[in-house]
Amino acid sequence: MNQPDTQATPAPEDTPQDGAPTVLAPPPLASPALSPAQQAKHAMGWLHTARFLTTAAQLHHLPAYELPEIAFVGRSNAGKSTCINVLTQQKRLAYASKTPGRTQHINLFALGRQGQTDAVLADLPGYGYAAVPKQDKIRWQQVMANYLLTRENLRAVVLLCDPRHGLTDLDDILLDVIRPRVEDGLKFLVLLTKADKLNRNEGAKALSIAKLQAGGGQVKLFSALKKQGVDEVATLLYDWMHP
Ligand SMILES: Nc1nc2c(ncn2[C@@H]2O[C@H](COP(=O)(O)OP(=O)(O)O)[C@@H](O)[C@H]2O)c(=O)[nH]1
Ligand SMILES: [Mg+2]
Repeated sequence: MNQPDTQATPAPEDTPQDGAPTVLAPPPLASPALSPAQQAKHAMGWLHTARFLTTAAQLHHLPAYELPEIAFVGRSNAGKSTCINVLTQQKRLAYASKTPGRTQHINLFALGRQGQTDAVLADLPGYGYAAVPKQDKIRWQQVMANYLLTRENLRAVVLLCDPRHGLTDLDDILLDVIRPRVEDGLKFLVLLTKADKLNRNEGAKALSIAKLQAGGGQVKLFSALKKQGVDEVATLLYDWMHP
């Protein structure tokens, strides 16, 4: 980390004076690894750069990118929009809707400093909302499955799940769809949202059940309300997008 100028006390070996022979300094220590807190801060700064890129109602309308992409998926009302807003520290980036099932578009957001976009965040429509007509549901399940199967730059999937309901049949289908790609290196994380609604025991139990269902994938408890898991998830996503 950079020291503020006023406090900088340069090490002698950095400031050979008046042609004095350069002091033979011991080899510099490998720059100390960032602490977890510093890593999280860096990752949160990166996520905060998120800005709207484009939206598409159909898969073939999505622009192709070389940039690595992270997809956020989950049932309607699982807490996906809230999670994206907390991670990006932007109140309305992904609109947290009180009427779930409304946003039937794939929304893409750019990550990285302006002019230096280095990853894309994809917000996929929530599935399973009862009030959506059956035909629409089926169409969206197909769009989602096709996206997960064919999106070439897809590097990571975050599946959000309300642990009070657990992973449902639709989540299981999604897990089946991406399993071959996970075996090929696709990163995968299950986030158990709204963890503030669970006590310690319930949280631990939800974790172990979801771990079984996720078949070895990573599972974390997350609460937008209590900011639980935010730093860890941010760091994980950063690392995944910057291997
Ligand atoms: N208690 C609690 N409620 C949450 C949390 N995250 C989301 N919610 C609530 O869950 C509901 C659905 O959230 P939303 O982000 O719109 O879900 P989405 O349909 O998956 O995008 C909203 O009423 C949110 O306020 C959380 O961490 N804790
Ligand atoms: Mg939403």
